[in-house]
Amino acid sequence: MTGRHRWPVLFAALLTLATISAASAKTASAAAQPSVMLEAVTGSQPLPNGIQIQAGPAQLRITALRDDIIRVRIAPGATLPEDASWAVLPASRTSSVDVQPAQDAASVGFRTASLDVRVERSPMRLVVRDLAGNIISTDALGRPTTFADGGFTVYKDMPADEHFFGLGDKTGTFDRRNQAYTLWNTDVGPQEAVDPLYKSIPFFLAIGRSRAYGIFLDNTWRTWFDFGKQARDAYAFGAEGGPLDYYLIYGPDPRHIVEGYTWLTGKPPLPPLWSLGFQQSRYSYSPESKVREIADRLRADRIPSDVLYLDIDYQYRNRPFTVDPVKFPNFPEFVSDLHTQKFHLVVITDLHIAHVANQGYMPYDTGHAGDHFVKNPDGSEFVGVVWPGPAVFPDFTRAQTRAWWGNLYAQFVKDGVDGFWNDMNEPSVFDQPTQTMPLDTVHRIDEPGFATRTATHAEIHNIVGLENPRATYDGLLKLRPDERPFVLTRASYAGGQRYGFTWTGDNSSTWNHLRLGTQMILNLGLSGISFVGDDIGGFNGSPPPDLLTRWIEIGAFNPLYRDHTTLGSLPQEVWVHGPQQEAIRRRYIETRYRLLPYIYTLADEASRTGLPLDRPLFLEFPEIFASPTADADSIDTEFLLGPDLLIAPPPFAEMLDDYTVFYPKTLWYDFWTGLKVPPPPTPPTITEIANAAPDTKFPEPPKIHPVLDVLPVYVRGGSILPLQPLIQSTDETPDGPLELRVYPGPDCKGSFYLDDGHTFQYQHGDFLRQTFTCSSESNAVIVHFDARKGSYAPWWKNIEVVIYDWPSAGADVKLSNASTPPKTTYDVASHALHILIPDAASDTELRIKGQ
Ligand code: MIG
Repeated sequence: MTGRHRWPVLFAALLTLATISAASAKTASAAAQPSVMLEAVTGSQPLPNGIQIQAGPAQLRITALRDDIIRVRIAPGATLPEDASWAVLPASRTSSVDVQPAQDAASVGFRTASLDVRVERSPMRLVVRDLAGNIISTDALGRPTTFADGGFTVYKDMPADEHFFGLGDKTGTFDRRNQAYTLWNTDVGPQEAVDPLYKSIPFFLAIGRSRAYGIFLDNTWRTWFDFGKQARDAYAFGAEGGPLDYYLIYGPDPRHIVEGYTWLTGKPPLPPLWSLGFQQSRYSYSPESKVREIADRLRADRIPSDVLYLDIDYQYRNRPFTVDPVKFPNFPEFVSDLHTQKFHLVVITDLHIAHVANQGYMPYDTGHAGDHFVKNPDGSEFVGVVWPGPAVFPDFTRAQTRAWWGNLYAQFVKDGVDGFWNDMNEPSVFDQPTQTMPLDTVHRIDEPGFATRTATHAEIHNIVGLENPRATYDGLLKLRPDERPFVLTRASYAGGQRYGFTWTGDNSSTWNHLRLGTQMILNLGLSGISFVGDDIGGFNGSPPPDLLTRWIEIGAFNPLYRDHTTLGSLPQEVWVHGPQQEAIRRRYIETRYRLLPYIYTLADEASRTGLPLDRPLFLEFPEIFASPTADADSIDTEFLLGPDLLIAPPPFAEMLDDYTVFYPKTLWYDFWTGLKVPPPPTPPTITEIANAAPDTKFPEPPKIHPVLDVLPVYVRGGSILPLQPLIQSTDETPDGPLELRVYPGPDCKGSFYLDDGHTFQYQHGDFLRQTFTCSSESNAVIVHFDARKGSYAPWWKNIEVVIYDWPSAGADVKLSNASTPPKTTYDVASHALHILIPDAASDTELRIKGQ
């Protein structure tokens, strides 16, 4: 117990609303400028890494950061705006490659080792080609880049076969084509077909039949993207203010674009292993006895689980960084009891600091003394009403304010709280007509790499949700240097992946929201944010039994696996609809825990490559778009977890109709039965149909009959999946062998990554990484274990290798460096040969021959 947890009772006086600053919402963009259109090149100078171009009064600078990434900066006047970014890593932003100037009568530009970049002189337009001369991207003819009213618009050609993805977790359709979006972080309720939403990630992928690229518009102001809503053959993007500064990232492989984008904006940190376990939350578990009841029940019912949440009601009068002394009378002991039960605790810490002066509320007093709050134009603190009543808002664009904020976590860290949740950081302000701060509210930028200056809310709004979790993440690192922080944020901007997790906000307990969740998670992943999830069961309302069950099934394959619901809804825990439903749900949560070695290996991959865990099919099978009839919308409910698992729920999860799974063209196995999926028949061509006799029956692809207790999941032939024995919490050490499931097929391989799951020792070599390959000969399968890397000691002594598609019990098994053949058993139902071998740390070969 500390003084922090008790407050003098003087609070009542403060419930009067604070004076609200003049809410005149005049646009804070630059003073009226004449419109400027970039119609013709009037001058140009080559640069070592690009070109500088004049177009009348306007300046254009195009530079190559890499051979496949160019940056385009355009200003309506003589000088380019400040060269600084909240999103792009300094090392990437200052990277450059030498280019070869290239010009002719019609154009000026340059070549890199992979791109030909030209600006046609008149009419002026930027055309980017590959070195074979194929157009990748071009400004739309007859629609010059335009500056007007402090903002700008850029138009690009939009061929008929182009699909658009990204922009974070927008709702609507999975493919962004024919839709228009606004990026302005907004706290908004039931989100179906609502825009803007909580996050602003001005990055998208454009994928056509034979070309693909990404564009990242690094502009923090209110921006918009129109993918053919207004024009039939052009898409457009723009902002109401701020710099015209964008990056074009060449593919053509979509994976390469996502890797390029996260090369610019950062890779996600490796999260603590426990954050990939099952998480139980609600608004709100309170008092303490309620949380203990949930914890006990999870353990009693043997629901594997790792995390419990405290939502706003654990606080004293909703004041961030307090604990209600009546509801949680002995907080440190409570936290330590949860730890004893192998739970981790995440508590909410919103950014709105209660405006209570001199009452012993440390966050306000120290924040005020340090001048850490955002201001009104007249210099007074901006006060807005949120959960605590009148509140002030930290000025997160100041490094010293972030350091102060980070330190607010000291007591919670001391108390043993494991992770933190930053909600409401759009920022949400209840008593403003716009539900956020007035645009003329004054922020200060005091930040390495930036000119020290003030900035209006119009400029800073969209990055509050970036700099708030950054402050939290960095603060935790400082307080607990050898513990990986867990931070969950609702709002975000490009680069938000650097600070951990996000979720899709307040969804509803409806079947359509379950469906939307997949699209939102996939588009977040394509937008660089790997560690994401939706509220399992839905936030608003209460799910009927089957809906909650399906959601728990699908959620088992999402990175963030958190059951959460709103104030006043019915209980939404795994057991609420009786033992039958609970048994199904438990089985999926158990599957999640069995798959953790695979999932953690993907988390490690994400932290190195930026590739998301949940992937749309085209990320692994880009040839899907090569087909002239590619229809991304028909495959927006199926997804891949990593390269190897295909999750295929019914297209509408509530429907009773049989349905056809779309299998990307390769070999697939059923994850549950282990059996090979027969290749679907080749569909007849249009000519075959046209020429066939009237009642010809063409072979039809098999259909799946949806049943509640089976979520169809498939494994790619040619993969090796690591699984572990069941545990109830990641704090338990698995007992038994590591299981390696070998699904023979083309280019057969797999890997695992392992470390202590929570410290940074892996950065000093204390990890374990191993890759495997397998190959098939007529009558044999050979599994090869490459030598391990890293010094971390595994938890297993033996490995159980499971060879699928093995015809009979007959097998001659030979393990290199072993004199006696390993023991085998055969499972007839799954056609699987199980082989128990001692741990294979070094270069080892396992040879299995049929008899
Ligand atoms: O206005 O903290 O999206 O997950 O439970 C509601 C209470 C504020 C919104 C979050 C939700 C959370 C809730 N918060």
